[in-house]
Amino acid sequence: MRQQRRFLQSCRREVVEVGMVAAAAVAIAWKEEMKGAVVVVEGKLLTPMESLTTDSPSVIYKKIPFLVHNGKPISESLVILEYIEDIWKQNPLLPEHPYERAIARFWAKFGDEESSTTNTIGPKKTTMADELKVFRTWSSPFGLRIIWALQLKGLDYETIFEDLSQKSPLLLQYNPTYKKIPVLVHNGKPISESLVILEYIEDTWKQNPLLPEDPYERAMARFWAKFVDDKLLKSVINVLFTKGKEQEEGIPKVMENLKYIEEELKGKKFFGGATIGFTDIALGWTANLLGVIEEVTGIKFIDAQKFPQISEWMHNFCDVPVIKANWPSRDKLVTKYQAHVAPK
Ligand SMILES: N[C@@H](CCC(=O)N[C@@H](CS)C(=O)NCC(=O)O)C(=O)O
Repeated sequence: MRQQRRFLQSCRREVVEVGMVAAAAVAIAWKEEMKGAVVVVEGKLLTPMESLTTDSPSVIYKKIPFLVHNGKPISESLVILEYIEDIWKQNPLLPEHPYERAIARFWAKFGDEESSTTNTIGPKKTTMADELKVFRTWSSPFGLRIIWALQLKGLDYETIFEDLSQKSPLLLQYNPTYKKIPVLVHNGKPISESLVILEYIEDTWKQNPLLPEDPYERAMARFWAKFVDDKLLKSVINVLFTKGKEQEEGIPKVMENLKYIEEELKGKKFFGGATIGFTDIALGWTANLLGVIEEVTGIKFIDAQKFPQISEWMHNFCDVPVIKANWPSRDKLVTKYQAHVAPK
């Protein structure tokens, strides 16, 4: 394969290859230039994908851009940007202040998702010191992520339970863009989107880290958390809310996604090693909700034979005191999901 290479100013003589086309490549290329990185494969898709190892996370999406740094592949553009920022400290891409970082991450994520008519993120008024409020519902798996993270960090907070059929003016004020829970309000400043909130918590309170120290492992943690939301969750929701042929056709997709997780968990107690971290928290909902969905749909997703690693992970995850203490009632969840699911 012929690749046209341009050598930019180099600090550490590392090999950075970028597989990319057109617009998708532009953001990465800009950031590479800003950071003065070494080798950029210009404007060309590194085809065939065999140029990546088969266990590379890139093969899940089969998409560009991907970045290969010293032989280690990273995919998903926002994950790559965080990696670039973690590795090369010159010309920072993210602001220093955790709240401004959260806002930058929120809008970057928003830019990747559907557009909205409003473009304000809520008031920035703040008066009291270190006051934490979590807007959530009793059943939301996204809300639970925040509760787990705050408790793992040993932080005190107040919970505001929302009725999503009648959203409070405060929720609409704090998250005018998505109008969704969870929202974390820290000293009057609102942050939404659960993965953005987790990063904010991690940036603000250093104790009991949720992300690994090594930049490549951080990128992998972010990659898998994003995979959980973009792929696994969507495939499960599709099966939950369809029926008949459509539902049957959706099942292999869930299984395929679970297989990726199974592979990734091989030889590990948790994604983060010995203790739970960012990816475990992102995947956490599966440990009780998949069982509930199995009961409601009559479809079996997880068994110990097919997915021994995931089964073991679920067991270990549920055993962590902070996790155990916060599960919503399983019976209540079954009733809730039964009411939502289309009759067969
Ligand atoms: N991507 C969001 C998803 C949050 C979400 O979907 N929240 C649901 C409750 S589980 C919600 O607030 N729904 C209200 C609505 O869609 O109007 C996150 O990670 O925080």
